[in-house]
Amino acid sequence: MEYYKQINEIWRVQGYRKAINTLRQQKQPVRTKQDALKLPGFGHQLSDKLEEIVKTGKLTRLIESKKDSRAAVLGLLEGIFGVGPNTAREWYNDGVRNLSNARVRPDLTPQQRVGIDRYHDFNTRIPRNEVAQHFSVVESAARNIDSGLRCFIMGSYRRGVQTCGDIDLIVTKPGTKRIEEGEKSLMWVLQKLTTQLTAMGFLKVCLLGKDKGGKDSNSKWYGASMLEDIGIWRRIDILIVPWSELGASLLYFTGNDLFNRSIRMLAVKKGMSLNQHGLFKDVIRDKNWKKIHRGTLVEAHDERKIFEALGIKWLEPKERNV
Ligand code: DCP
Ligand code: MG
Ligand code: MN
Repeated sequence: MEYYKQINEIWRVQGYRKAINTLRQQKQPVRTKQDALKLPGFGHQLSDKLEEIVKTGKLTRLIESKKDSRAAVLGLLEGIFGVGPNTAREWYNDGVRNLSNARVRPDLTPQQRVGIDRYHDFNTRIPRNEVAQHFSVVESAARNIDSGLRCFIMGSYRRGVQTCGDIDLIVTKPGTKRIEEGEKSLMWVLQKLTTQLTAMGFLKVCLLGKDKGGKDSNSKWYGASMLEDIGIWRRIDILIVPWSELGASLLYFTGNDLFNRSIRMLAVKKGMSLNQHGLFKDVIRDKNWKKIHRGTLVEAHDERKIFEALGIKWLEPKERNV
């Protein structure tokens, strides 16, 4: 009854409540299916369950159900690339309980479809050394395009953890400035790089980027990559950043997300504003906290100088696992 309450099966809850009351009123123990069938409200299914509990002390159906309890299903669904808490809840309320249910949703996006087809791959942690191998493939392709390009491994890898959820990379080039300020060469770098790596069979699918739209699609590419000898599709995120903003980008893309939140809050407390493009002062906001003016740049290129300008001591990436 408790289980059916949890999943909001009102009619079954009623049925179980009546059956429980009936059992409470019995003067003689009810031990078998045959006994139970004589009672009001006991059909074959319920009577079978009663006998199973008497004989074995447990109920298989309930053990199975626990596997698809609400929290477990929501967790499963949120493990699909492109499915957040809101979508998971919406699908759950529509009766989605497993990946096959999710697969046939008419509103499934192409990205979510990949997320389901590669569910196991994407949810398998990546050993550090494999992350480094993916990096090498991207780095040498980048060098072939332009020997001046520089690549960095970011995210949990830079924080020194042993296995990573995905592969986060930054590609930049000395001397480049913000794309809005007229520097277009980096835009083409990402385009060229991802096209080449896809042709090589290393990149398997684009989940966000130039051909998928999105507001930062010039500088961001999300997708999947695979090493032939390992055969597992890995989530890979590539950011192209201008040299002038490298420090702020390194800071942002190293994380972790909680560390980012607290360092940004610290910046606000000191009358500044920090994002992946830089540390700014004299930011002007309206009463809804919406930025009206992005302020004056304090520092963007040098990660250490951003710490200094914030008045805090330098933290090694491995000290940013909060
Ligand atoms: N990031 C953030 N806020 C988010 C998502 C990301 O500040 N909502 C930043 C901090 C993260 C970095 O981007 O450390 C990389 O994002 P990932 O989602 O790849 O997270 P991690 O690399 O830290 O962990 P994982 O090993 O799970 O990939
Ligand atoms: Mg990561
Ligand atoms: Mn990532």
